[in-house]
Amino acid sequence: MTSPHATPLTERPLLVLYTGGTLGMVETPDGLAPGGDIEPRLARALATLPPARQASLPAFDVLAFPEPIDSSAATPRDWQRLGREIAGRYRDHAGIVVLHGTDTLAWTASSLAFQLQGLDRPVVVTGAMHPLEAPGSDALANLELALRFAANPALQEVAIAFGGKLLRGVRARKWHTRDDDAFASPNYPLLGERVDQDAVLFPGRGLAHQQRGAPLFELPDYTALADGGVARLVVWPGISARQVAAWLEDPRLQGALLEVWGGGNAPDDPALLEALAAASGEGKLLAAISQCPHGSIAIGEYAAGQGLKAAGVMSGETMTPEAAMAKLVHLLAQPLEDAERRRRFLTPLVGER
Ligand code: ASN
Repeated sequence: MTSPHATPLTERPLLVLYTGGTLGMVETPDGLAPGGDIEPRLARALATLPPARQASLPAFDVLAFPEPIDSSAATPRDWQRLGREIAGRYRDHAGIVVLHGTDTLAWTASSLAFQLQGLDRPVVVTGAMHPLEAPGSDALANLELALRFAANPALQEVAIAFGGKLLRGVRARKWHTRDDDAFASPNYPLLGERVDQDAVLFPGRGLAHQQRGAPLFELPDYTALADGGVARLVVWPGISARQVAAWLEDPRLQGALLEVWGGGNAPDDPALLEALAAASGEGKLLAAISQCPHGSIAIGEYAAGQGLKAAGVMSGETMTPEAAMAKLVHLLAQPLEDAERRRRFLTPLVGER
């Protein structure tokens, strides 16, 4: 569909979507919980910036989800809802800012990247380690940074603005439980950074140059996978085949991500490898990444990885667990032939590998 807009893209207001998270939380007798009234609260916070900085901020509309959540409660259903919300509204806006809790922010950003393929404008996800109104909070700085990046038409992908950095969403991980600099992108350089008060995009790192034609959003229904359809299994010394089999034999399970050792090795236990091969044989989609946050895996480089290869486990190379899980959910939710699903998993779709 073409836009009925007479207003040039860069003159349209941004859309700020509030989903919950610490940024908008308030103190309750049970501890911090998602708060409401976000629009006036954002305005009050931004009004404390020096006048010149306020004046250079882009205009934005605010849309608050009716029931903001702590992002620890998010499921693939929430990813789907947010993807559809953005897809339905993005044409009216130069860019989108998503306010989200930090706990599962990287998961949501990864999922959005797969849903909003071919994006032709910025979608910037941010949040905070402290509520907007808390003394010394990082919330205002993150909000300002996200607004500035979301107004830059050269950014054409899902990114995370946090702690002075801009990271590719599908490469990012929450890296610290307390620091304001809470996110890292272990296997891909930053897309941008705050330099003095400017939001500077680094040239040549974004997806923009890969986009051709109109966005090719894919908005599959994740409902059937949102309740344990894909599992994440981290191996440890002493893991038993019986434990792996218990996960994989569940008839509701459609796929699994294995977090193996180093460059792509797994315990050399024939019964364990047999459990993997049996699941693969039933059409379950199995992939592996490393437990090491940095670097890639190459399954089969060592003899200790041959069993994984024989069991049909796909290599996730440098993917983060968040990106690999979101991609498994995204591919399993679509009516694809098994071979096509495997091909897409192994192909970079949005710069995730
Ligand atoms: N528990 C919070 C959340 O993810 C953490 C935060 O936003 N800093 O919603």
